[in-house]
Amino acid sequence: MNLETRIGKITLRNPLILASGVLGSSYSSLNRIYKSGFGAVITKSIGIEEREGNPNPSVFFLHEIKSAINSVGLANPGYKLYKEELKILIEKKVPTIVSIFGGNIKEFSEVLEGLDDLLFLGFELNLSCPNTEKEGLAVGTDPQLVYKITKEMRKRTSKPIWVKLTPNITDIFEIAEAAIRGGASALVAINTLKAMIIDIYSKKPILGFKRGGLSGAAIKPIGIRFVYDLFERFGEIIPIVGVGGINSGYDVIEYLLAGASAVEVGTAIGIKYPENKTNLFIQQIKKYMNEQKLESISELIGGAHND
Ligand code: RRO
Repeated sequence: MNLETRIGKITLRNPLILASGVLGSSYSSLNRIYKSGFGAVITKSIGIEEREGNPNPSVFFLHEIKSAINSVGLANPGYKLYKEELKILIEKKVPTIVSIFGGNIKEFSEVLEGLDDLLFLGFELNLSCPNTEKEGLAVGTDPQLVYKITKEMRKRTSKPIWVKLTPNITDIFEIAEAAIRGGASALVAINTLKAMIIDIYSKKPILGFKRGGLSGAAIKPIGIRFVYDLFERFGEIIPIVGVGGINSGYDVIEYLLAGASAVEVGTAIGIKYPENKTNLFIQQIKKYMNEQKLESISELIGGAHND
């Protein structure tokens, strides 16, 4: 049985990818996840300069619903410092996608061009962080900006460019179409949903930044719908990477059937460290494929669209 999957020009040993932002961006944690059996890892989103992010608490786990809410606020070391970490990942042959963000084309370009000489797999443009006003969401909800940023980045690198979309919009097609027109190599859906939690005794929002983004099992059906819709409309022309609430191998299968060529796992890894979980995911995928008499992952992709 073959678990390999292709996302455009990128081939991975299996469809499991560590989602951006989970367990930070250090060599040791990303390497650990790859070693546990993942197909690839994505770094925390990297920008032009070091950012501390929002006040604590900035991540709060909602264990009873296997979910989390965060307002991290794009904390990262800046691309110049991060480059050293990235070099080690590449040297150790960890298949790595670099997530980048910027408030405008100039910032995106500086980060992309500053890192592009290293031999990692590709870029993920984070056009969808819910936790700042200027960067992130502001660019990811404007089709014109999505088009321009994607197009300008396309000109500047020969590496694959994945575009990570926000669910915090009314029309995903408009934004997805803009990314495709701009030259995206894959669409990634979805980032976190705008959300909030309040402590009823202190009568205060729990997160330091008050508002945050919801991830984990609570958003899985939303992610599935976005992937299903995107595959139905654009599945013939661009690969889709699914993300949102994956907590088992069976959740991976569900995303593949919706139309994803690979998936990103985040909150599940944040809640429980990867070693045992990865094996379980892989075993569950293999068990399902055995039962269904399937030989390869490609037989599953978009399988829920067959009438
Ligand atoms: O850093 C964050 O607050 C963050 C980012 Br960049 C993102 O893309 N999604 C998210 O939920 N949090």
